[in-house]
Amino acid sequence: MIKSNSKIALSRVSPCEKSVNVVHLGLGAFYRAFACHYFQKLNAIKKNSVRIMGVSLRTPDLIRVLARQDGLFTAFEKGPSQLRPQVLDSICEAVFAPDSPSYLLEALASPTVSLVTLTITEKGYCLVPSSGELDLTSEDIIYDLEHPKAPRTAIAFIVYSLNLRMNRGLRPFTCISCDNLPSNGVVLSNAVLKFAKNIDEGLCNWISEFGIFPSSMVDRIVPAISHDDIDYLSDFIPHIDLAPVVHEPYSLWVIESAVETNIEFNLQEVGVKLVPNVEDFERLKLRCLNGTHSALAYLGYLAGFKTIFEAVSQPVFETFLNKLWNNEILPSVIPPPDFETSAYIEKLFERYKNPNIRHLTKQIAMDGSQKLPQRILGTIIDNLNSDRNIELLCEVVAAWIRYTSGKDEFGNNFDVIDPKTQKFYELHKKEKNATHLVEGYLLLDDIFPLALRRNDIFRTTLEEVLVRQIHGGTLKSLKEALK
Ligand code: CS2
Repeated sequence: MIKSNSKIALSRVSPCEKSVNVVHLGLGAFYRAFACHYFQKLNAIKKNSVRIMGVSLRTPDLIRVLARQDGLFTAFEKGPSQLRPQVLDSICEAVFAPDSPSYLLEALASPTVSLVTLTITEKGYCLVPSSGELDLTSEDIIYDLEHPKAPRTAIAFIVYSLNLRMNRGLRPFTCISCDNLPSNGVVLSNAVLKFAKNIDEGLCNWISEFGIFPSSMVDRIVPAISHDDIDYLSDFIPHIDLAPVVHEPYSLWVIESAVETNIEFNLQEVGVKLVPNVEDFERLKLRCLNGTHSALAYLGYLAGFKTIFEAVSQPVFETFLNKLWNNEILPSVIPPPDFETSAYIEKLFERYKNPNIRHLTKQIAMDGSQKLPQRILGTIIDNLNSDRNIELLCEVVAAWIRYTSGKDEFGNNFDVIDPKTQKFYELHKKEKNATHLVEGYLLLDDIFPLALRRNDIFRTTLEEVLVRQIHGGTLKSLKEALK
C-alpha cells in the first residue's frame, strides 16, 4: 500500500505541444475508461498522435477536476482477482461548454480537428425514442435553433461548427457516436441533417454530400464511481487523483470502415475492429447485453438487489437470463459472420459475475424511456412477427412499469431518473390496476411503436405478467414464468 502523506496531485510532465485534433462531446466515465485506452495505445506507437479536447455540455464538476490534473486520470482495470491502475493522458484540454460556447465552436471548426466523438447518452440526441427521429418539439432543440452562437446540445454544436467549416472551405470532421443506439451513425447524421435543414438548405446538402458518420458498437462495463471508491482506490496509486475511473478487462470497439477516410491515425493498429457493416454487432450487443442489463436493473432493483453481481448470484436470475437469451433474444438476432454466439453469451455471464465491478442496478435503470425501445421492444416486435415467445421480455416491461412508480416492492420510495418521470408518476397516481396501467402506458406513443400499441398478444401478455408481479412480487413471477 502507498502512504498518502507523500502524495502529489496528478499532473503532466510535459505539456501537450500541438493543438487538439479530436473533440469529444459528453465527457464522462465511459469514454475515459473505454476510448481513451485505444488512444493511449496510438500515442504509445506515435507520440502525441491523438490530442483530445474533452467537453462536458451539462455538468462542470468533472471538467474542473480534470483541468486541475492537466487532463490526466487513472483508469483501474478490475478483474475478478486483480486491480491494475494506469494513468491515461490523451486528454489535453477539458472544457465545460456553457463557460464559453464560442470557444468550443471555434475549436470544432479548427482545421486540425478531424474527428468528433460523442457519448451524450440516448437522451442527448433529442430524439423521439419510438421513431429515432430528431424531436423538433424538444425544448433544447427549439432553444438551439434560436441561439446559433451559444447552443446547448451536441447536435447544434456539430451543425453550427460544420457551418463555419463550410464557409471557411474546410472539410467536415468525421463524427462517431459511441452511444448505445442502433445504427447510431445513421441516427446521428439524420438528426444533424434535420437540424441543419432548419437553418440552411445549402448547409444540409453540403453535410449530406461530404459528412462522414460511421456507426460504431462500443462495449465495456464501466460502473459509476463513488467518493468512497475514490478513497479506497487512492491506496493503490502513488498520486492524488480525484477523477479516476474503473472498468472491467473486456473491451470491444467495432466501427464502420468509412471511418478510415479523413482521420490521420490507424485505429485498427490498436485493436479497433473495422467492418463494412456494424449493424449485426450493434443489434447483438444491444439486445443481448443492454437488454439483459435493463432486465436485471428493473427486476433486480425491485427485488432488492443493488448491483448486477448481486442479482446474477441468485439462481433464479441465472435461469431467467439463460432462458431469456436462448429463447427470446438470440432467435431475433443475426450474428456477425464467424461469430460464436454461445461463447459470447457465456462470456457475458462471466462479465456480470465479476465481483469487483459494483455496477448499480439503479444506474442502469436510469432513462428507461430512452433505452427500452432498442433494448427490449424491438425484440418483442420481431418475436411477435415470427410467432415466438415474449413472456420473459414482458417480465422486463412490467418491471419497468412498476419501477417508474418510484416505489420498490418493500414500500421504499426512490427517485426515478428519466425525462418522462412526471408523466410516469401521474399515470401511477391515476391508474391503480394492471389493466388501466397497461392501457395508460401503451398510449405513450413516443416509447411504444404502433406495432406494439395495437398488438393484442402483447397487451394481454404484459397485463398478465404485471398482475402476477403486483400480486406475488418479482421473484415469484419469474419463478412462475420459468416453470
Ligand atoms: C448499461 C451500459 O448503463 C447502461 O445502460 O447497460 O452502460 C453497458 O454497461 C455498456 O453498454 C456495456 O458496454
